[in-house]
Amino acid sequence: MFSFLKNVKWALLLVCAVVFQAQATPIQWKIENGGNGHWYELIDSLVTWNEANTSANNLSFMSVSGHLATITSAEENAFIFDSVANGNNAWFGLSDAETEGTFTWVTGELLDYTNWFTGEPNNDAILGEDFGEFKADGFWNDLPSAAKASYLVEYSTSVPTPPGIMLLMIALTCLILQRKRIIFKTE
Ligand SMILES: [Ca+2]
Ligand SMILES: [Ca+2]
Ligand SMILES: [Ca+2]
Repeated sequence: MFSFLKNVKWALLLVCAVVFQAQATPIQWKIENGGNGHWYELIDSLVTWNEANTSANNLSFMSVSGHLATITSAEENAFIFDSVANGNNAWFGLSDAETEGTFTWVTGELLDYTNWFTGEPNNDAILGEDFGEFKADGFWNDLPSAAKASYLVEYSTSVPTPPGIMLLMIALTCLILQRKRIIFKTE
């Protein structure tokens, strides 16, 4: 009996570790909370916008490629501010590098919502400012190509099963199978 409890204790510790690790993965803006089902994460490494854009496109989550986050509503802005950005200044998927003054989303989505800080975008640097920064206060700013910041990645997938729950189910299935094997062996 003691050995059974010991096994259960280690299995629970394993499950906790797996779930805890899963929390470091992207966060879903859930449909039941008024979201779009997409997943978001902050990559906390200081890079230029172009480096962030390349890196975001190369990342994938549940077999779906990422992109720098596109913020197309006040609700999406609020979700990222409240749950993803964690008070960081971070790049997101907006740029007017192609045509000065005409900002476009990296995904080609319609730009009909903006949240610029007062006086922005000001294209203020000597070489101009063409890249969208999500400021720590949730407002937007344009920054030059040489500036460095963390970046926000969005995975436009609404696969309903979070990885944490999948891993939890796998861990529990393994535990059940292991217990059955032990029971069969001792019978
Ligand atoms: Ca988006
Ligand atoms: Ca500009
Ligand atoms: Ca600016």
